[in-house]
Amino acid sequence: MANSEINSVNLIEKNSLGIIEIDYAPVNALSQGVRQGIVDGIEKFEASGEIKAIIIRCKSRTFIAGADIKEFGKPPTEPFLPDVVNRIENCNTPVIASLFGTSLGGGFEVALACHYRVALESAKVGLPEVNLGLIPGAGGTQRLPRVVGVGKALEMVTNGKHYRVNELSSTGLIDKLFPVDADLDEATESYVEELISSGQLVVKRVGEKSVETSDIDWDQEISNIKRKARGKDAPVVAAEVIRKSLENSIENGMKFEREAFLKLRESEQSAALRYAFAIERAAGKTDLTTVPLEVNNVGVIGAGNMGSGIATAFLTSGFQVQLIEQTAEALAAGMERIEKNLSSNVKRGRMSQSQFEECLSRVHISTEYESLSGSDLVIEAIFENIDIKKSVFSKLDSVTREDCILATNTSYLDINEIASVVNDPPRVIGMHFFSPANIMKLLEVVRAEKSSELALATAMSVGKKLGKMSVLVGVCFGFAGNRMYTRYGREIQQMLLEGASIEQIDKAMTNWGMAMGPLAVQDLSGIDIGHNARSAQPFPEHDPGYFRAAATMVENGRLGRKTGMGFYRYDEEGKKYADEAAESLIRTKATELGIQLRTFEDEEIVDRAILALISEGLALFKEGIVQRISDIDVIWLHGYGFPRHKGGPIFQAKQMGKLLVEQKLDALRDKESARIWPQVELSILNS
Ligand code: 3H9
Repeated sequence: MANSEINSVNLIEKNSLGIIEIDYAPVNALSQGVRQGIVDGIEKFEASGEIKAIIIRCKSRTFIAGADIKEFGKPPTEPFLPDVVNRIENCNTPVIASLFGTSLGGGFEVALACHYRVALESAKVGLPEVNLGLIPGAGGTQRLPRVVGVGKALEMVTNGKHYRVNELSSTGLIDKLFPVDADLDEATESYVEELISSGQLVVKRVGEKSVETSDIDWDQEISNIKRKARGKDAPVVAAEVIRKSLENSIENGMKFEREAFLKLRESEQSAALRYAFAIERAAGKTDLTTVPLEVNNVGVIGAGNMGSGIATAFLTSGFQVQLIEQTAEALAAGMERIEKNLSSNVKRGRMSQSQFEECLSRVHISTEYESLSGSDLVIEAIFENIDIKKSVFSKLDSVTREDCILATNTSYLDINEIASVVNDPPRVIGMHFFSPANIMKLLEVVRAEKSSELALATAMSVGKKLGKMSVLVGVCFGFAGNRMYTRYGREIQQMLLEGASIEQIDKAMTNWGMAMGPLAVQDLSGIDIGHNARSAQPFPEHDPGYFRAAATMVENGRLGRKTGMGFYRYDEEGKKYADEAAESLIRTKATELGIQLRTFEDEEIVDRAILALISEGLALFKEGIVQRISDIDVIWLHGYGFPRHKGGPIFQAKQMGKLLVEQKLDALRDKESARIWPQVELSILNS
């Protein structure tokens, strides 16, 4: 047995088999050592007169999950992956890839270069490079069309999704599938030995196959991909490179692919998307060391939109749910919402009819708080009123087990005050879901003054089970996300008063990449919701225009979509129209406040909105509301439709650089005031 330099690849000789066994936890990424180990194995086994077949397999939890992302920021080192995959394909001894877990990116490219692929039925494959702002860089755009056909390859490379191998079995991608519970190493070895003994094992190179000509309308296809990519370059580049594979040899195709890959690797979009990948994984790592409690039974109080969304999220993740409402009618309405949420999963093919029914069988309804006596965790999701919430928590204190964790889903209210009514405040925390709670990925787990490590660690672990992106935050008005959202909203509202139009603001922000315009979002969620939350706070006298445009809408019954008009007007089908009446109400308010009207460039709108986020994000970090500065970006990527390929507000600040951010903030401070644009600590931007 021989080992490569860092022991990440074992070379094993077993009878007439040469086994290249990659052992590089956690995901067997193709680091320099792994690439070198593969090449060493191919060279060694090909040269041996005894070896009749070479198997590439992996230890730990998965076949290779891709190039080593940690190496991307550094100069590339030999052997380069395209050369490694070519060496595998050109090997004169048959090479077999043995797949399980997720064979992704460069890992799938290694498999495609092998002469045979065998897999567990549960294995998944994919080329997710577009999610990192890249395209496959080691032959994926050239070999995949030759195996699964151009149409399927185009779909897989541009959407970056993972596919179960048994979904692709008709394409000939996999030579032999083994049952999920098979011993893969043993099964692969005996399959290969059988092929050897029957004389059927041959070298068959994907690169030598021609690409099936197809009747794809490329212009149409690329324009659809561009629309779906919403500003991301990689999917469009990937499609163009695949298109070239139709007209070129694999050698030329790989050259185009490599050039495009290297160019994208240097792009700001790829830097942002790779950053997003890293910060999402960092967010789950907290200072909590306690082992979480096991949670099976979850109580949800309130069956409105939020409560039913939360209940749906728990049901789809396998929990038992006890839903509480005040009346049987409210419970029935809640159940209707839950059924609607679940059936939309069935419609989209995410859930079978029997899974739908099984999910529904786990929800239990009651108007009696006593039915929460067996709950491990209770989440209160009633409307935002501190007195009513306090009375709910008092009741919970008496009916729940002592070790039951009590969470409030409040968006703004003081959790310390809520916890004060409970005998054992350490068991009270915030679990702030985002609407619709069964869809939005973000979960703020809120640490109140007395919250126990156990309660917080349990909420973080529950968040993971729900498939949420959980971020630990501290208590302040609006916690991290909504406090920044308020600051962002203030800036948008001020620009309305200064003369930017509703449509101009929304277009400027969506053209920049935000999922929705900020004013269309307010119409969707209801302008009165934020208005009521703000009204519970003292009016900031130093900021006379503070949310005055929104207040004017509410005073005029324009609450948003639900009243058919808000910042926009809506027809019966819900189609949105610009509305002069809304603009004129804002103009009147601006005149009353003595604000001079002026024109805006889109660039100024975006700049001010993003600087407001940066400024508030930095303040939150300084105050210790978030653990690490990158958590701000995780929150904005997952809770507020911030474009992922722009990394988040803090990533944007880092791209601008400390000096430029400082200059821009100084200019805004001079124009408005230091109360609105307070001094912030910028040194963190250098880290
Ligand atoms: C590529 O291949 C380019 C080529 O075409 C061309 C090159 C020339 N590298 O997500 P998890 C780490 S581009 C390094 O929590 P899960 C991750 O950071 C690449 N490290 O687990 C984490 O570390 P830590 C194409 C990686 O079970 C740990 O593994 N491939 C890589 O929920 C566990 O990760 C991809 O884009 C990597 N490639 O999910 C695949 N991948 O514990 C990206 C993961 O220190 N990866 N790590 O925080 C994934 O999608 C998921 O990680 C995976 C596992 C599904 C594999």
